[in-house]
Amino acid sequence: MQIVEELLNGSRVALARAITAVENEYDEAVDIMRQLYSHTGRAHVIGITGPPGAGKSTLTDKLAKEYRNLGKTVGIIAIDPTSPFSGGAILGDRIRMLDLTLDEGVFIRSMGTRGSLGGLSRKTSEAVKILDAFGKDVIFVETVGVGQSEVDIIKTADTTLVVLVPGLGDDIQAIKAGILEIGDVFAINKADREGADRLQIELNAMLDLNQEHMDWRPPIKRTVANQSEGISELVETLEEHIAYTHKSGGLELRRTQRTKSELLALLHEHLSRRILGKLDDAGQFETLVASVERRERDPYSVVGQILNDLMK
Ligand SMILES: Nc1nc2c(ncn2[C@@H]2O[C@H](COP(=O)(O)OP(=O)(O)OP(=O)(O)O)[C@@H](O)[C@H]2O)c(=O)[nH]1
Ligand SMILES: [Mg+2]
Repeated sequence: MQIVEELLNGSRVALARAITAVENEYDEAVDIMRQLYSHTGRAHVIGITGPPGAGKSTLTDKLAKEYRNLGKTVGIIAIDPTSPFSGGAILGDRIRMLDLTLDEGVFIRSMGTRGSLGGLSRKTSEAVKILDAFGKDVIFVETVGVGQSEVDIIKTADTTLVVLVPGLGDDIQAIKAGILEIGDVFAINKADREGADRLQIELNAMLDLNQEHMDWRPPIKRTVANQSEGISELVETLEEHIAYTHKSGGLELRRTQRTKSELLALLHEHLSRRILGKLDDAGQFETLVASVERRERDPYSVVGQILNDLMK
């Protein structure tokens, strides 16, 4: 495939087109992914999540620059779960990251949900693989950490950075449930604001409660992203986590689990598509639904029969 060849030869145009293909589910997307797959597995993926407005994009921008200074190439995928593609938030991200986009070693892409959060986690993981195959050393995925879908997206990451800010008050209780467990590293951003000490104490207390199953105690770093404060220390800490996941076998474990669940999800999707396709062709599905509805048949034996027919 020409697009794959061009991408592997470093064409940013081909890279952008491949992500668009995946995002819009063009027919060629599957072939692209198939051919790129053997070139993936080299990049380190860092998920960045946290409440809206915590400074995630600002921080990502600064982290990307720091990694560039270290000689690494960077990919950034910013997920915006609320606004559509042309939305203000994304435009904001674009402007904020504008000087980064002038750097050939950085590739930035926003992805919108278009009402399909479930599909988004797969599309994100495919976009990550495309950037990986392209040769990016570090790939950031930014999401607003609010719900299960974002947690699913973050599962594509090797290292997860949770960004919190002072002044959330009791909100930290709510945040705790969702994203505290997935944080490998914590940043208290906007540390220039009042309440950073208190947040750090609370966060430490919560992490201590969580500690029994951990041999990696998530470190807490303070940053003032818009003033580039604490950035190199944060990168050092991220690198420590990366080194730790390599050494402890945790990375391998995470990646194996990810491969397993990706394979299962794909199998699930293709199986149901194939089965439904067959039933639909024969106009059978509606008939079966009607017979279950009338209590002439029960759903369990209907499913049993469908599977038996398929296996023949
Ligand atoms: N005072 C202060 N402001 C900051 C800091 N970091 C970022 N900001 C500002 O906070 C605002 C939000 O920053 P973003 O980087 O857009 O935050 P975000 O988490 O990406 O926001 P969403 O993606 O919309 O959830 C911007 O106006 C930043 O300039 C900081 O450390 N201190
Ligand atoms: Mg943002």
